[in-house]
Amino acid sequence: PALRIDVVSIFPDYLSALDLSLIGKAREDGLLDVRVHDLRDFTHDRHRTVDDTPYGGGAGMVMKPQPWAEALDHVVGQADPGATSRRPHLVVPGPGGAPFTQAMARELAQEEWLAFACGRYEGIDERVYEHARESLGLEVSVVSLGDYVLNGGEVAVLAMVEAIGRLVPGVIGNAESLVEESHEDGLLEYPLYTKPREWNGREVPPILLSGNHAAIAAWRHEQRLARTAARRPDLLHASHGDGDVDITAAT
Ligand code: 6GU
Repeated sequence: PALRIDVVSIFPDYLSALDLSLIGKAREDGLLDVRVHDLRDFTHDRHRTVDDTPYGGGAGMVMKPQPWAEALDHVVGQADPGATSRRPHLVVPGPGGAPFTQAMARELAQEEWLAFACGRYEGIDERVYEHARESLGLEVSVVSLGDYVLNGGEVAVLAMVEAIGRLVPGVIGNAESLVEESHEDGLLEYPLYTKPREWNGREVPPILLSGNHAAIAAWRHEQRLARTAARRPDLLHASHGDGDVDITAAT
């Protein structure tokens, strides 16, 4: 069965990118079931208000609990009759969340049903999280893409749905391309070259033309270590220390 993904946002058009490319194809192929909802459809006032001023003062606006609660109640109420999973795992993007990693993408790709709640303004009234957990019985994860601030969760959801969706079996034709990439084994990728052999006076590293597969594998591993040391020293652990490498060689 398809991985079901519900997204609630005040800018549903932002999510139209999910109609395109790999994720759009996966939806056409019945591998992903993506449903986007407009939070304002769950308001009841003339102005379709979703925000108000913060109690206790402070800058900006806070998203009101009522539209969010009704939107989440609606999504949970749309459980598919045949589905094993009666409730979605709720993911709320926000700069104060736990870091979104490839490992987390792998875990979320194994769920049957995900719901994303896109906040805007300063954030969502805290009681919405309590309602989701305690009244709806949802697992709720607040997740951040990194240490910088976006205006809302929509762009983060595009990134997360792409990272998760491509791990769903069948979405990527060549499953081998999934294991040989950055962040799957803790090292960054080696540099890539294609034809022509010489371009603008620049040669492809001769070892890649040698036909010596063991030597090529060793060279690529060394490049990965050097690159990781130069760009992402935080990723290097003792487990990868298989000898010396000139980290100044990394570009
Ligand atoms: Cl997931 N959401 C928002 N609004 N800002 C972010 C983020 C997420 N990750 C980093 N900054």
